[in-house]
Amino acid sequence: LWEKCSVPETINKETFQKSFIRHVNTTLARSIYNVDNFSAYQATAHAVRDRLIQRWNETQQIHTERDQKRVYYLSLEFLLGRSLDNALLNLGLKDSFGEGVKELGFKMEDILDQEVDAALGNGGLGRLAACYMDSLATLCYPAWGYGVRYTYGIFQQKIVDGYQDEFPDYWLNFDNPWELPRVDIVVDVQFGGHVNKITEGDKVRHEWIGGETVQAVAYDVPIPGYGVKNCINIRLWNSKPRRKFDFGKFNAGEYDQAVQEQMKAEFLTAVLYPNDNHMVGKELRLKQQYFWVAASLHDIVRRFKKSQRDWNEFPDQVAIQLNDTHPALAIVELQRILVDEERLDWDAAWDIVTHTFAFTNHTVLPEAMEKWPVPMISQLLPRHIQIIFDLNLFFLQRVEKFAPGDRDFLARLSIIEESTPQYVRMAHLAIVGSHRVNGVAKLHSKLIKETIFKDFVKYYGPDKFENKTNGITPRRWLHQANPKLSELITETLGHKDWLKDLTLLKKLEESVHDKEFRRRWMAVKHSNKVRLAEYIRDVVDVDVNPNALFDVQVKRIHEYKRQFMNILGVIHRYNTIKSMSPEQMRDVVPRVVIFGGKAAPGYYIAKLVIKLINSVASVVNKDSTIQDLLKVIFIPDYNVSVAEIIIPASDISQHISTAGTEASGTSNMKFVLNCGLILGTVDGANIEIHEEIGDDNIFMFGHLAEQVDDLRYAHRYRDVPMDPHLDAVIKDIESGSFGEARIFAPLINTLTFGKDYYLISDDFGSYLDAQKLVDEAYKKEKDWVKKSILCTANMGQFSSDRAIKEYAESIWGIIPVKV
Ligand code: 26M
Repeated sequence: LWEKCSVPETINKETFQKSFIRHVNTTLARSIYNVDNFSAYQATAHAVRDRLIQRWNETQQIHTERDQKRVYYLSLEFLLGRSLDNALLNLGLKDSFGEGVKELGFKMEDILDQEVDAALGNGGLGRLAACYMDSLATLCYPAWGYGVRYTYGIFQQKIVDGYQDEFPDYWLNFDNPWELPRVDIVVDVQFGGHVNKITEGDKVRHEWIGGETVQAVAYDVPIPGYGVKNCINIRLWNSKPRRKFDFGKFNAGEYDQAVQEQMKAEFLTAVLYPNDNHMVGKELRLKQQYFWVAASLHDIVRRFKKSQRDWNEFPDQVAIQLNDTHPALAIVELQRILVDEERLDWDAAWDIVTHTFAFTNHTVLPEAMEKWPVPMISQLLPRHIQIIFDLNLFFLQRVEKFAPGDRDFLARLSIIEESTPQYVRMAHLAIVGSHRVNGVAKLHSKLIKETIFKDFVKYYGPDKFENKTNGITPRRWLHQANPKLSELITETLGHKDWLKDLTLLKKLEESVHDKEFRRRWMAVKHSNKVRLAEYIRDVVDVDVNPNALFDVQVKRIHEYKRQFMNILGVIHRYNTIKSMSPEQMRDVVPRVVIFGGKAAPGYYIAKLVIKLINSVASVVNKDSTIQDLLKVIFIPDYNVSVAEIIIPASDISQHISTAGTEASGTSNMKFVLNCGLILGTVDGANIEIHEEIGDDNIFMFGHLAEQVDDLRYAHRYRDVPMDPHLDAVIKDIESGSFGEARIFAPLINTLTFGKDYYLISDDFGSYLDAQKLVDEAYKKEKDWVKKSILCTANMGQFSSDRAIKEYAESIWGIIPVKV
């Protein structure tokens, strides 16, 4: 029977339609005469889901059979966006299903538009995890992701009177066809309680008796590879109370107490913390982290134990990648399991632990470094804090042998920060517990070795520290987001192989001299700009001209990313145009400056930047004297789906962080892959993109990372005059040109009293110069198109497939298992 059932069903238009109708009738319990777009989405999604599950099962079965080394990617964030279009394309079902729904009276586009984003992440780090899962599946690696099933993803942003307002993202309102609830996979996670010290002969062991138990329930999210049958899994944990509901209390009228326990446990995985590159020391966040780490490790260990191998084979079977320090407690948890529960001796256990973990750092910003108060950890995890102190003791004993008597060196390396109260430095814990540490772009990996982790490089030597430049998946970020460009590329190259080997795009260089090809290339960009213009009209009710230069900066709002500098530059542009004669104005390239991005709800200055952008927009957009030469747009609620509309439509995108602050950036790669040029600083992956595409095809400006310390020193101790153009812009804001000046005083103060920490004044002159070059270049249409083609053609290095192969070969030691 199994043989008969497991024969894969042929999938074509008719079989799709049959399963569509079956799902309308049974899954949705609807009449086929009563199907709106949303039901059509659900039915289509379920038809796809059926196929995904088949592949998922087969993949798991083969991976279990082969029992090769697996990688586990631990990430508190997976910013997946929508799944239907991606699954259709990866499974090769887009055409047949598209025709199928059309015959049934629907448009595939409308159906796709019904899906809400899975927005379980803040920004770069979370989206990177999603791209990496796509590559792991496509390259057939035996891999699992582990994360949290938040009830509320990143908040929804609305703009009210120019200010950001936050609304809950209750994304599970309707059924979610992209998850498989695993009610049978449940892990008890403990908190608090006490530790018993048990002496057995000459041996001492510890037993942790938890005070409170929360259950973790698994929800599996299948991730299909492109053009292969492999389908891997992201396991997301949901919390629920373990204790039975107390009906005694309930009947006695103590409703509150009876419900309280229930609610407390459910609260654990309720919300994603909306901070990006900023640490907040909230106890609930720490609980979330341990809950997820404990459930995941339990699952990993259980899977390992099924094969009945010896413990010292663990690192040959299991690689665990820590996506930043958020899962760093996993190091302590594995040591605890091995020593307290499996009764290995300390050193043998530690050897296993350190050969299992590797750690990716994503930032050098001091305010983003995770540290937790020792008293908080002691309360919540009494056994773990003991283990942390023991690990630190043994670690520092070895350091002391390396640098005898150097107490400062010891204090700098210590996992514990000796303040009142003491803190646990999670990055130090992650380094000590891992066999490899990596940064996410060349400059960033160099900087962490020279600054925050300098002393660790001294102690361990340089080989423990590597670079793994980030990458993006060309399936979602070109094929799916820009179908017309994908089609043109496929037609020109004569194959689709470039979607699996992005370096093949290089051959497009040969077509830059082909006039007809250039015309079609431009036509694709133009139609993407029309699509974005329509979206802008829908969401902010402003008409923009698709023939204008589209200048885009979309990313989380943060001082180091300098959206403030961008909008100050816009004011300069506006005032320049206003001072022009009609003849001079004829020479101006019309521009649409587009912003998008969320500010952390507690980040006051970032929120003021949003307000300033909207205030400038409302003045500029209704000023008829500038003849539509400038429009300013703030697109609300920037997310993955909105990015898929914006990115293919950009002529220029801005990546203008203060040098040395943006670890990598990944949207820079997405824009250039979609044949948009970059205006950027010498920072993060901009540098490597520049190396690949060449001087002529990128606009770089600003001071270098090695100059930043001196410049900051100058602001701090000397009277540095403000850049004159910047000074004029600031005076304009202060005169009330963009609404009540006092509103923006705190923002302007960051430049004056705040000593311009992000060096806006220092870079402003060269920023404006670079903007002039952009305008001049855009006037030379033919050259511009050539640049644009060369951008896409030279992006081969920035595929997440390249990144994942590097991780697999040099850090994880895993090989593909193809279904
Ligand atoms: C920490 C503690 C408490 C609450 C939230 C956090 C937190 C959440 C997200 C801290 C950092 C977070 O993300 C950092 C991040 O997204 N970094 C970005 O990572 C990208 C992928 O490597 C890089 O491309 C970006 O340059 C980097 O800023």
